[in-house]
Amino acid sequence: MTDTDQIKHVASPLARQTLLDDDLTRPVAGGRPIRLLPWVQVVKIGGRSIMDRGHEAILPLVDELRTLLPEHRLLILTGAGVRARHLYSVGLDLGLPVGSLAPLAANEAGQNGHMLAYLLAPEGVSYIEHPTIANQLAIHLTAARAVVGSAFPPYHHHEFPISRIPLHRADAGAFLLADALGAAGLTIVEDVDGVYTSDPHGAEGKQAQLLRETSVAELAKLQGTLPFDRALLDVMANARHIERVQLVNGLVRGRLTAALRGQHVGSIIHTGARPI
Ligand code: GWN
Ligand code: ATP
Repeated sequence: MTDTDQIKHVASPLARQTLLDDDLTRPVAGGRPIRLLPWVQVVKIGGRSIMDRGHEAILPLVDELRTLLPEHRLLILTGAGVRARHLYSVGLDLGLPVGSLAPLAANEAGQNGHMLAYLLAPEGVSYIEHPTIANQLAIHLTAARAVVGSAFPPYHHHEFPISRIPLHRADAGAFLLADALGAAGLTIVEDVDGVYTSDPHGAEGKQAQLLRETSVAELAKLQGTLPFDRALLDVMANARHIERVQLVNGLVRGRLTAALRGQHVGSIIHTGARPI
């Protein structure tokens, strides 16, 4: 074999087989990936449940985040909230496809992130863009204790057309990022004490029971609504690193702090990731 032939025929366990056969790819690709940023804690702040409430909800949380900075390095991600819901109703009325609505809704998540970052600017915290999260997160989190970004994933015209309301919204986006980074954890901050058997703010709210500890499989069986995108269940089922997510009430001071210290103060959801 000449040198040129060797270059053309690079030895690779996947070189001579289809990538479509799971049995063939699993031995090569099925292992657990490395953790890129095992020291970062990812915190998702609800758009509708926290940011839309304005200063009464946001300022105490900003205070709490400020006191957390010496203890943790944080990737803070924001959801889209009510402006995205208004956008969906106008856009759907105009007949826009999901791939056009997804980036417009994502813009709202970004706006919430910019606002939160301005409030934390005196602590050296900035909003960083999606491409910066993708490529330069390590250097930014080495220079600052925390950064803020948009939790909404940038699917744009690649969003699955299953529904015209984007399937992958801020909760799924935050989880995908935390799992891809091999982060220390993901905490979801909302306006409820955790996941209930049904919406505690709904008509049957009084009957709703708090699920202090639950799993993806258990939640998949729940018929009603959840406090996050349903796509998060699929994403959690296939997790590689994040073994559990805690959902906490950000309107109660100290809950986020306790959750980041590993205390059980909300709902813990066990994902499909298994300890090695
Ligand atoms: O605009 O607030 O990033 O971080 O999904 O794409 O729709 O973009 O289409 O780096 O790339 O509105 O402009 O906007 O929220 O997403 O950003 O200010 O290409 O920093 O330009 O992946 O911020 O924005 O909305 O997150 O979620 O320029 Mo915004 Mo979002 Mo900024 Mo970002 Mo999308 Mo970029 Mo992007 Mo677009
Ligand atoms: P986003 O970031 O996408 O704007 P969010 O994360 O702030 O959204 P919502 O989509 O408003 O949050 O979800 C939180 C709300 O979900 C709660 O205020 C609660 O009323 C409702 N909810 C629905 N079903 C449940 C459930 N099973 N358990 C707890 N809350 C539920």
